[in-house]
Amino acid sequence: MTEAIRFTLDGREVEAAPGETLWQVARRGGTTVPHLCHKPAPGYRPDGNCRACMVEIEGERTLAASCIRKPAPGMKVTTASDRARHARRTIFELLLADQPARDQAHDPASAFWRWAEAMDVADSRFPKRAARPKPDSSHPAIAVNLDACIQCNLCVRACREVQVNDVIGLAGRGHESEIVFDFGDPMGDSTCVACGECVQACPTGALMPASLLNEAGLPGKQPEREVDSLCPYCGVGCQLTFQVSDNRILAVKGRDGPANHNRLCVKGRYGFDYVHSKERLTKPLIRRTDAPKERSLEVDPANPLTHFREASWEDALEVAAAGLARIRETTGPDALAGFGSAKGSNEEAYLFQKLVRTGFGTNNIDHCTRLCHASSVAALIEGIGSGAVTAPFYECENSDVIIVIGATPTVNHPVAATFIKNAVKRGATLIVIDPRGQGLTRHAHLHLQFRGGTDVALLNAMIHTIIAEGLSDPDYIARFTQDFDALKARVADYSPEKMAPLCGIPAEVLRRAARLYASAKAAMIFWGMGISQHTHGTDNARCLIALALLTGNIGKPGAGLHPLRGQNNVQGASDAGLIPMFLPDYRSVDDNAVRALFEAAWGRPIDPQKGLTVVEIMDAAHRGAIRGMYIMGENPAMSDPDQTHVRQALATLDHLVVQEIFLTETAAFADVILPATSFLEKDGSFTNTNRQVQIGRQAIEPPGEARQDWWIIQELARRLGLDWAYAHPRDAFEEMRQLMPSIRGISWQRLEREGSVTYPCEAADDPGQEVIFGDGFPTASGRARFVPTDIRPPDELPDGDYPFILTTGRILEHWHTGAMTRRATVLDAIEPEPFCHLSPDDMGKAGILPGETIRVRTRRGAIELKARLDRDVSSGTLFIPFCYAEAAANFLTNPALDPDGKIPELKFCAARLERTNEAAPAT
Ligand SMILES: Nc1nc2c(c(=O)[nH]1)N[C@H]1C(S)=C(S)[C@@H](COP(=O)(O)OP(=O)(O)OC[C@H]3O[C@@H](n4cnc5c(=O)[nH]c(N)nc54)[C@H](O)[C@@H]3O)O[C@H]1N2
Ligand SMILES: Nc1nc2c(c(=O)[nH]1)N[C@H]1C(S)=C(S)[C@@H](COP(=O)(O)OP(=O)(O)OC[C@H]3O[C@@H](n4cnc5c(=O)[nH]c(N)nc54)[C@H](O)[C@@H]3O)O[C@H]1N2
Ligand SMILES: [Mo]
Repeated sequence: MTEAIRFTLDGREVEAAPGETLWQVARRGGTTVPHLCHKPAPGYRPDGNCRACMVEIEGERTLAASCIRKPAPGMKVTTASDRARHARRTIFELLLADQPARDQAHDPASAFWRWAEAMDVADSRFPKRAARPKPDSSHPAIAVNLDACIQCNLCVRACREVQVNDVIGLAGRGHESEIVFDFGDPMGDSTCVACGECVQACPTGALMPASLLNEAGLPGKQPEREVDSLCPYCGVGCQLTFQVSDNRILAVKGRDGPANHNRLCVKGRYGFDYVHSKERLTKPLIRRTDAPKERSLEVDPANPLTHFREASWEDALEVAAAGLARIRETTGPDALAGFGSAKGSNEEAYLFQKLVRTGFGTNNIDHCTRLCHASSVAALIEGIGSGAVTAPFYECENSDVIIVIGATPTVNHPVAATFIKNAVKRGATLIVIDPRGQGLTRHAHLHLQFRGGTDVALLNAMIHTIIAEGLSDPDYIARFTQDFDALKARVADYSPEKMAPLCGIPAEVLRRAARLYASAKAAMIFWGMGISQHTHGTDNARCLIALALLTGNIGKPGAGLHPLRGQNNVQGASDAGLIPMFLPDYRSVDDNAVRALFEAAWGRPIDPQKGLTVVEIMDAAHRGAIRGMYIMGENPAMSDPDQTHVRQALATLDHLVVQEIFLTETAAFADVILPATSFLEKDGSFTNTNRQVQIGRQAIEPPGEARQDWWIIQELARRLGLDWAYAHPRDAFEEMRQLMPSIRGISWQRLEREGSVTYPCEAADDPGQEVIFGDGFPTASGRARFVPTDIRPPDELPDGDYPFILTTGRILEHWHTGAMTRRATVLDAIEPEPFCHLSPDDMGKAGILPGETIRVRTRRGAIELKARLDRDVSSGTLFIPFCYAEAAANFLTNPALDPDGKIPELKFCAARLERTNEAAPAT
């Protein structure tokens, strides 16, 4: 250990911790030395280039930049000597000469102008620069005004070192140097992903949110207040601050939450004006008697009165509840079902499932997790006794090998991706296993671009190699696992040589990947939908669990299994019991003791039978077995596979109640639509992919008569005969924690105070556990299980009629079914229309030009959209994002289910390409 260093600062004896700079020691002691190029925030390296922070060191001829200079024992440092102050003022004068005058400043509240004011520097002795860089307004969200740039290099570090996007650079030398995007492109045309890290870092307003400037590039409307909250999009759970004026969100800043350290992505930073959309639902709506359900989708979300009539809350709730009660009384509870929301809070999810279980009287309750990580969770519960991640994603800081398989974090968990990229920069080895090229490929030491749908072959070959080459961890296996012999016997047949032709990766490369993973001191595996959304999704996840158990890569620093959770609250919604087989905290509904516990707490009987899952519910509705549904914050008329079938099912229902913020494709089929609050209009707790429970706070008032989701659920519950009396989400949370040991130690007050608490957290003084299962597993035997797997091909393979593999997924700017992001101005401006992504090879062979409209057909349907050339897509594969209603990918997808997870095969089906102007196929 290096010792603390004693030196003198401004006449006082002080101590510096090892590695601390003069600037940091001064700041710790209460003196903030002026600084511009230095950002004292996680991830930012001091650079010492602007000289704004110079201090005097006794005996040294030149002044020192305090942000990089480290003290030596006995050193005598003065932060505010005349010489230092004079030099700093001169620096500011020099910089000021090149700036627009303060009354012309883009951001008069920027760090630069605040420091200039604090130092009383109002004008400059130096000549103004003759040529001023022109403004660049080519990006819809980020205003570039390099006339205010001081070349401090912070944006370059933000882009290259913090978010590792490598777009911004400094071109030219000395006085000539300037900030450039890629090769000097306008920002809007560059490869910028608009994470806004540079904007947040810029100390002068040279890079700013366009929303804070008027057309002349001068300050526009300014925020009146700030509200600390969370991002409503993905499972990373970034903490942020909404800047509000006149009940509108003007801009967003990242906060230093555990999962994001001030970082955000384009959606988190610029994707909020969906809440102000003119298409928000503002009044309860009841279906008109002359609006046939088959023609539901003709409704215009901006003008619903062709199909619906406005109603009072009293009438709408009455009609909504009466319809459900009637079906419960006549056909029986099992003719009812509910889809809750992973976009809602923990409290909303808890109340929703409680209503369905005790008010409807059925366990037919599910949500989008079924289309998402259901198979991963099934494998995890079976293998290690718990469905959540074993370590937070940032634990990869301590890994020396990282596997990312079937996930595209740079697109879908962009802030988590920055931590992975940081780890690689620090020296970790990254292995990407994905049939597509992607943002992380560039950072990877090994990219196994294998044949989609053959994960079990590939992973079993790795398992085989680890066992055959003696690379496993026998002590770990003996102490913490069971059924190793069964696994060993099964994979004996899966040599890399045998698997290579199946998965398309040479045996030697499979061995290399296995050796890299197995010889790591600590390794993490991240996975996503490429693993889970298959009819063999549970098997895929079983293989990943086996890899980790074989090598002891669970429960220690830098090691773990991390299925990247998708929705902002899909972890919490599942924990809260929004699933057909489990009551809160994953306790089985078919366990008598468990039911007795909840029946006592809720004062109502609970059906002992497991309920149906999402796709099964839609099937049952199609058959007429399910007659009534309550859907909150979920859009199955876009997100479920085989839309023709799903939309028929929705149209067949006798009674559909939809609780939404927009008139979605699903709401179009409703009998009653209940207008709800958006994320920004409510308080609630949300659980991210790291098991961190965090608080989202209301930032603005809801539009029109839109009401809180929890309030609506309670009003329906009361009308279905339940005597609920929650007055605030915190009442529901309090009840939850009494019933859920995993969060028992987390009170609402604690959440308010600490901002984020990780579960398991069983007592008020329990700090919460980030890396779990170091000393065994929550299974009956205390051991984890190896579950051997066999190769099962995808349900529908390409053939002569349908020669392509169709795979579906996401793009950075859009969220799922587009309900929110297609109404977010900036996001929709960046990606306004649907594309089918094809490899250059396939485009060439088919003679299709980029931008040409094509038709993609599968056995279930066809859609028309433009072709986009995408070098990341393998030959023989088509990739279509599922966010565009005008070319909804789920008309094409296969609803075949994984037998354990009940997840549909959204990542694989057979398709063909057709020219839109001919009947004949294009290939
Ligand atoms: N921008 C944006 N971000 C999102 C979302 C969004 O809609 N938009 N949704 C959120 C949600 S709910 C989720 S679940 C996550 C999903 O995040 P991801 O899991 O990253 O999701 P996908 O884009 O569906 O694709 C995953 C990857 O699987 C690969 N893949 C396809 N087939 C196979 C295969 O057979 N084997 C393997 N190993 N890989 C395969 C694809 O090439 C793709 O790179 O994203 C979350 N974040
Ligand atoms: N082809 C294909 N299909 C897929 C996938 C795929 O990869 N390919 N991925 C699947 C996956 S992983 C997932 S998670 C699902 C997601 O499927 P869904 O959950 O159906 O998709 P979202 O668009 O996120 O739907 C959320 C809805 O909630 C509404 N909403 C937002 N905030 C609130 C709120 O505060 N209150 C209320 N009441 N409503 C709100 C939004 O307007 C939106 O309509 O899609 C699945 N479908
Ligand atoms: Mo998801």
